[in-house]
Amino acid sequence: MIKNKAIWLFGLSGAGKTTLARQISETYEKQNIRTIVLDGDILRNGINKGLGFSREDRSENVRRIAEICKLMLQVDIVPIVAAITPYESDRIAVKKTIGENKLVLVHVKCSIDICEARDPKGLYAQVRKGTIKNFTGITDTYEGTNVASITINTERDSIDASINGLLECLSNKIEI
Ligand code: GGZ
Repeated sequence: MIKNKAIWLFGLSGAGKTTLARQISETYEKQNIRTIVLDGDILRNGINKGLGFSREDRSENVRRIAEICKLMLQVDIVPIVAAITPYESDRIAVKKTIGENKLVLVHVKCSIDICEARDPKGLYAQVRKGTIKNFTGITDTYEGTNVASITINTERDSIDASINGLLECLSNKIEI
């Protein structure tokens, strides 16, 4: 029996949310658990097209993703979200929308210095040049958190260790 829950990874750009989300999805799919990866960056080209990076737009982005999670859970698909979710009030709202017992909030923790050094998409370099404004962690807010039920430290741990750690934590929280 699947006790299906949404898995919501939040953290800075470059912290490793997308990599973790894809790996978790791949692992679950091999166990015949249907998943969908909801990546903030990708959804912004489709259902969330037109939303920018103001506080209001980020909240609306997060709100819509939470609503999609609810729909997916209704059809027994495990949504795996990768979205910065920079505001604690939005993380709390996500809990309310999806339901505390149907959600695992995962903080993908990594310092801004390391995220910037990784700079997988060259976005931080563009921020330093001034081409991107309101960038989370540099010129826009990223709030600390008390609401995560799992914290994965990708600065301290290798990507493989982070994936295995997350899978292990999830197996204690999700009954499959
Ligand atoms: C933050 C930005 C910005 C700004 C573009 N601030 O690492 P990425 O590239 O692939 O993921 C980031 C994504 C952020 O979208 P989210 O939907 O996750 O954000 S939020 O939860 O805050 O609504 C980043 C890219 O878009 N990106 N401009 N100014 N990230």
